Amino acid sequence: MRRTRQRRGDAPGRGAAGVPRSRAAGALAPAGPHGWARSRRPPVSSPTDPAAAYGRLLETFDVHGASDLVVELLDGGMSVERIITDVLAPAQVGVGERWESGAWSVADEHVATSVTEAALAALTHAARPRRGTQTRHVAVACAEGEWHSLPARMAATIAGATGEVRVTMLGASLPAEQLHRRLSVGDIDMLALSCSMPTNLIGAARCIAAAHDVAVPVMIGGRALGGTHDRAHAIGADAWAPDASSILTARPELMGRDTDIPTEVMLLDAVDDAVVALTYDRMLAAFPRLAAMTAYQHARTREDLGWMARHTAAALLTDDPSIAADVLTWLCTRLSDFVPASVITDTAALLAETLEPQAPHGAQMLRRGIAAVDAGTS
Ligand code: B12
Repeated sequence: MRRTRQRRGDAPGRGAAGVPRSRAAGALAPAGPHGWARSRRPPVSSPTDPAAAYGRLLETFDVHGASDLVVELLDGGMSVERIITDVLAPAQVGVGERWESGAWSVADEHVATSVTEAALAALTHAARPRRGTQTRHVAVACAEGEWHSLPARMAATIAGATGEVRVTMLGASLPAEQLHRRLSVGDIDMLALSCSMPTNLIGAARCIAAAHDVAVPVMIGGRALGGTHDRAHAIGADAWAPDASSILTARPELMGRDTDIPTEVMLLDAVDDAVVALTYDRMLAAFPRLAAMTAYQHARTREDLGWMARHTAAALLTDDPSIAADVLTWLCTRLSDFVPASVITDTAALLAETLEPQAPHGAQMLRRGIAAVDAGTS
């Protein structure tokens, strides 16, 4: 028998996130419809605005409250798919906004993300199907270099909850050779690949080629795909997943469009330190006042030049200059308190000039990105 506890600071009659409790504190927590005693905390009734309630729990880093809430929503009849796409996913986007604006530290982001990871684990457990025919076996993986594993886990949880799909979660950043080795076993019907950072589209292309080599079709999703099927198509994927629920419906055919990664793309992706150093010196010559930056700011600026080159690599691979434009816009926003946007775009132009002899197509692609930012179309 479990006893409920009232947390210090809880308003009387209110549960996690300030939503009214369905039962008074001190009542016994019954087993949910899924047959397991959920928690020693008082259960919460399903709030009218679950996303807002979850957001409040995330803001206070309330790991138990968040896990309890998602299980309560499930018990209240909300589908796993809706809990993930309407509650957890928008909350994580909010985490990114707070982090980017500086309102939250990196540590705050890590804690909040670990709260959602725990909530997702609780949901996976609570929603495990009692019966299921498991007609398909889907491997869910993150592209090589991709450390955003939460989006992939969200898609995996949705698929696994149906009971129709056996899901093997292969985790974050799987090198293409290792993926090839796992897929070679021959029991996987589809690879569901996730890619959040555009810079990892190159690693994604390698993963797709590895899957195709063993005749496994690939569906790819994630924010790096940019909201249309174009980038997915350009890197040889058999289908693009606009959202997490697509994992339930997609049955892509193997299209056999492997994409060779051009040498220039690889060169930009592994951008040479000498290219960064030369561009950096040119930047200081053009903007002498930047020499007064702290050692930390100098190091971050070099890092940002590397980011520009790696995004240009992805833009070239997918023939999509908006990837180059987006990283410049992102840097302009992030650094707006320190430098005007023109310093970022002029520095990008210096990088294009430095890249020109070794990577003329990349230089051209970066200039197209700069033009889009200057024209305000990015
Ligand atoms: C948590 C987080 C991290 C964590 C990830 C932890 C983890 N275990 O996943 C850590 C700390 C590792 C991290 C690292 C970095 N991050 Co980060 N991160 C985030 C954050 C806040 C949330 C990510 C997330 O879970 N999103 C939620 C999901 C719900 O959104 P989603 O990706 O669109 O996925 C949905 C669909 O697209 C779909 N889907 C996705 N994949 C697939 C696949 C298939 C097959 C299917 C069917 C569907 C599907 O289902 C999902 C659910 O609906 C985002 C903010 C954001 N807007 O996403 C930043 C964000 C993505 N990160 C960012 C950055 C910059 C970084 C770093 C470069 C930071 C650094 N300097 O080191 C590194 C890069 C690491 C790398 N190489 O991969 C930026 C990217 C900016 C840009 N220009 O691209 C963002 C946008 C933050 C920001 N606003 O600035 N990050």
